[in-house]
Amino acid sequence: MKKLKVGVICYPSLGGSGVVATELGKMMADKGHEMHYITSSKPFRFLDVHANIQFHEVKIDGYAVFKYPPYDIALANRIAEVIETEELDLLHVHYAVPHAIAAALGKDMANSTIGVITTLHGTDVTILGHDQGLRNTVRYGIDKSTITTAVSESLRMETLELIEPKNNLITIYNFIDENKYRPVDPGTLKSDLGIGQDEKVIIHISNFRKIKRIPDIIISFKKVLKEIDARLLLVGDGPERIEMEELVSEFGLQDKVTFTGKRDDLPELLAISDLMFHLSEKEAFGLVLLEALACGLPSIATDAGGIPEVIEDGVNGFIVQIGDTDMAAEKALLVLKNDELRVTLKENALRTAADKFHSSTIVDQYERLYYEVAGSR
Ligand code: GMT
Repeated sequence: MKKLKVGVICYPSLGGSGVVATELGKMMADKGHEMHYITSSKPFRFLDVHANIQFHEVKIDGYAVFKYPPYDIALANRIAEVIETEELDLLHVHYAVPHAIAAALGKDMANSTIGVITTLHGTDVTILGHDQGLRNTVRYGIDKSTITTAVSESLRMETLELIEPKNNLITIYNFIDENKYRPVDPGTLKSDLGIGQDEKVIIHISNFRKIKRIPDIIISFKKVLKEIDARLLLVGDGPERIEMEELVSEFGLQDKVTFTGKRDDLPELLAISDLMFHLSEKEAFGLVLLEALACGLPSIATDAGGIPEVIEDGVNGFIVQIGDTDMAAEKALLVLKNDELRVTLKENALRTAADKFHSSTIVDQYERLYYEVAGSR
């Protein structure tokens, strides 16, 4: 079959949607497709030396007439140029605002009939969709797309209810790179972090935003400490970090809670952990939960958005209600005190990652969609 030329638009910064867009591009490029990233900077985890991957920078000049540099217009303009110069077969847009709108405009500017796939990642609907003006913008982006996908069934349903687009949506789950996320030997990492061999380790990884409810994690952990010796690793960085450091000091838990900052050695950190806490109030998918499963780590996670599609209660972790720190602590203690249960959860975690979310299955779903959209011109 003819190999395709695909224009990819995504947020290049660190974040789940950028990671998925980059990993998908790499795997499509390995299959022989030409992937053209049209972004403001090279995406995080971008592969510089792949014959089938190209980067087309979106440049924006700060003309004095503009109070705000019009990035969306510059993006649309660059999309139009790349559609023409590279003779693209389709566009794959990650995150509705402003990308789906810029794609529609770029396509129009190029006077092209190219197909557009928009992938919704979460807050483009679950937060922006609550703003009346942006809701109309998201609807416009979806209805201008040939096909829109959502990263979980929960997000698909929420989009249909909240945005009421004319077009239907399909669910394609996220995936991870199994070559990176797998059980690994962490070497001396546990002792390097000053953690005692008998201390149990609970890990949380995020961008430290309010919706992650990190105070709930610290409070649940404090309740766990009443019964067993443990360490909480808070991995990542973001707007809530300083407040969280203050909360940890207020509780006198400085020796028991370690803020690691952003780290690249996530598989090793997951390998020294016994449990993950992920107690968000909104989460379309929770890519980090899948990364943990693929490393054999169970999670205590909330009943929010698409999380129960990733964490199956009692199978590869436990689901608790948002804000229920008593139950989060209770379930954590159940897991941490029971070696046999941890082994079962670990086996199930590895199985879920391999059976339900394997990259080969998900990338094949996207590839079929690419051919469908390219063929429908
Ligand atoms: O909007 C965000 O929170 C960032 C966004 C991202 O770009 O990482 O996260 C969303 O997309 C991820 C990848 O599909 C999902 O794993 C996250 O659950 C989702 N975040 C939310 O729904 C809050």
